[in-house]
Amino acid sequence: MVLLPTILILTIMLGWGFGLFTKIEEESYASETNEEENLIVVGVSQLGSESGWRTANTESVQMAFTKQNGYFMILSNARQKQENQIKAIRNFISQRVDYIVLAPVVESGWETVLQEAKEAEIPVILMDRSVDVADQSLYTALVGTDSVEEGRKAGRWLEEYMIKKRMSDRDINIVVLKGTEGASAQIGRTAGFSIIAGKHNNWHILEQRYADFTIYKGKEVMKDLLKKYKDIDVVVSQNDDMTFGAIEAIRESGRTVGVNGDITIISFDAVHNALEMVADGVINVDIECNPNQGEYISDIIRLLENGQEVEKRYYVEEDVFTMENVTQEVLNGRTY
Ligand code: GYE
Repeated sequence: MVLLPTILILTIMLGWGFGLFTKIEEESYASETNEEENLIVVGVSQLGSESGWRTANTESVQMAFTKQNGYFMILSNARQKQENQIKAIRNFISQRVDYIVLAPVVESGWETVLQEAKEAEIPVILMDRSVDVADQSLYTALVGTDSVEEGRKAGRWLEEYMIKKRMSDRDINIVVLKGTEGASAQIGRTAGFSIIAGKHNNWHILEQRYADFTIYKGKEVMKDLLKKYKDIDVVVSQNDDMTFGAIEAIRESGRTVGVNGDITIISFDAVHNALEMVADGVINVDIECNPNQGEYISDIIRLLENGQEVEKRYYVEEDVFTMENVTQEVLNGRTY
C-alpha cells in the first residue's frame, strides 16, 4: 500500500531543501522532562552509514522526529553490526521508550530481542529492511521497499532493452554486485533479478559477489571480476555506491560504460549523483529506492497513538530511471 504520497512530496520539497546534513549523533538519553513535555520517545536503531541512500534515510527520521513534531528521538548508529543493534534495542527497553524503530542490518537473528521488546509492550516499527521471524506479532509494522520487485524491474528493463536493440537472442554475460550478505534488500534484489534471468537461456550470470553496498568494495570486487572475465556485457550493481566504485574500476581497466559504452550498467537507489550519470548516459538504468521513510513512520505512530489499526507493510512509491525520463525537473527535485 502506498501511504500519503502528498506528505512525501511536501517533505522532499520543504525538509531536505534546507540542507540539514547532520551526522548520526551518538546516543542521547531520554530524560524526565520529555514526559513533562508530553513528547513521544522514539528509539531509532539505524544499521550504519554505508551509502548516500542511508544518509538520506537517517536524515528522514531526523526531520520527522523533532521536538516541534512532538518527539524525543534517541538515535543509535550500529555501524553494520547486528550486535550493536541488539544492544541499542535493550537500551531503549531499559529506558522505557514509547516506540522502537529498527532498520535491521540482516534478516535473521532477531527473535530474542524482539520478544523482549514485546514483553515490555514497546511497539517495534521496522524501517527499510525486513526481518525473518516466524512470529509476525514480534513487530507492529514495516515501512520499506519491495526489494524483490526492484530486482524484477531490473530484469524486465534488460529484457526490453535487448528487444529494442534487436539483440534478444544474443548471448550476454552478466555479473552481479550484491549488497550486504544477509540483508533483506540484497536477498530480495538478487531473487527478483534471478526470477527474470531464469527465463532466458542466453543470459549467463558469470558470478554474483557481495560488495557490502559501499563504493570501496564495489570497486575492489569489480576490479577482481574484470581480471577474471574478459567478456562482461552487463553489471547489475545493487546500489549506487557500489556502482560508482564499479564504474571507476571498469574505466581504469580501459573499458567503457553506459549507453554508448561496451558494458551496460544497471543500478539501484537513484540518488542525485547517480541520476546525473543516468542523464549523461553513464548508467543505463537506475531502479529507484525511496529512503524518505521517517514521515511515514511518524504517521503510523500517530495512528497507534489514536488507538487505530495499522497495516503490516507499507511500501513507498518507486520509479525506474533511464536517460529518457531523468528530466531537469527530476534532478532539481532530488534532494538526496
Ligand atoms: O539500497 C543501499 C543501502 O536497504 C534499501 O541499503 C536499503 C539499501 C540501499 O545501503 O544503498
